[in-house]
Amino acid sequence: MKTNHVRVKLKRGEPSVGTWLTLPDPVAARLMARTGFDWLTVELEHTPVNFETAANSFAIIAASNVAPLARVPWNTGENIKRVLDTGAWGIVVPMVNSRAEAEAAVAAARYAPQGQRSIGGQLHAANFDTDPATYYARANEQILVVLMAEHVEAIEQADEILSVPGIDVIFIGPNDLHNSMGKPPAFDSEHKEFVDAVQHVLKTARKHGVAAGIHVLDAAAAKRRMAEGFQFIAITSEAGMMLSKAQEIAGALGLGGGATVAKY
Ligand code: 3PY
Ligand code: MG
Repeated sequence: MKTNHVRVKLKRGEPSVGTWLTLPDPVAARLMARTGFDWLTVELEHTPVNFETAANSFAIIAASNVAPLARVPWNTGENIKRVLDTGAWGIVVPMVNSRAEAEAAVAAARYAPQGQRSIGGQLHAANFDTDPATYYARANEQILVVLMAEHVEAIEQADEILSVPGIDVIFIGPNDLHNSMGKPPAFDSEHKEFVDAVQHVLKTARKHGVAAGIHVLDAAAAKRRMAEGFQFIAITSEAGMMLSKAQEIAGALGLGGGATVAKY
C-alpha cells in the first residue's frame, strides 16, 4: 500500500505545500501533478467539478505519486464518503465552527473504532495501489483530515475544535475569515483582528499537536507563513496561476489592462 507522504511529513513537523485544482479537467490535473507540489486539492466547493471528474483527477494525481485531496462542497457525511471512496487521500472540510461539526467530519472520514465511515467502493484501494481488505485495515493511518477555520466562530471555538481526536490539520481560509469579520475578502491583511486570529489558531494547534495550515497568494507569503510555523500551505490555484501569468505577459506586451483575475 502506498504511504500518504503528506501525513508523514506533517507528523514529522515538516511543511507540505500544494495548490487547488479548480478547473473541471483531469488533463489539467495530469499536468499539474508534474510541477512538484506535494499534494493537489480538487476543489468541489466553489467550482463546477462533479464527483466523477474529481474521481478521474484523483486517479491521475495518485498515479503521479502526488497526494490527491478533495475540498468537499460542505461538511456532510455524504460528501466526505463520496470523495474518499472514489480515491482521495484526504479531505479539506470548509467552515467547521464547533466541536460537534469537527466530530462529525472526523467520524465520516475514519473507519470504526475512530469513526463511522461506511465500508464500500473500489477506487480508494486502487489509488493506494492495494486491495480493499488492506485499505480498510490501514486507511485510518493514511487519510489526511484537514478542517477549515474560516469564521470568527471557529476562532472562538478553536480550543474545543482542536481537542477532537483524529484531526491532522487546522487550515485557515483567510478570505472567508475576513468576510466574517466584516472586512473585504483577502489572503492577508494587517487588520488586528485577522492577525490575532491567525496567531491564535497557530498557538492552539501547537497546544493540541495538530499541524496548522493557511491559504496564501504566492511563494513569498508561503515562506513567511512557514517561518511562523505553518506546515500545510496552499498557494492559490492552478487557474489563479495560469491567469496571473497570462495577465503579466499580456500586460508586458501592452495588450490592454486586462481584467482582475481570480486568485483561487
Ligand atoms: C478562504 O480563504 O475562504 C478559503 O476557503 C481558502 O481555501
Ligand atoms: Mg472559504
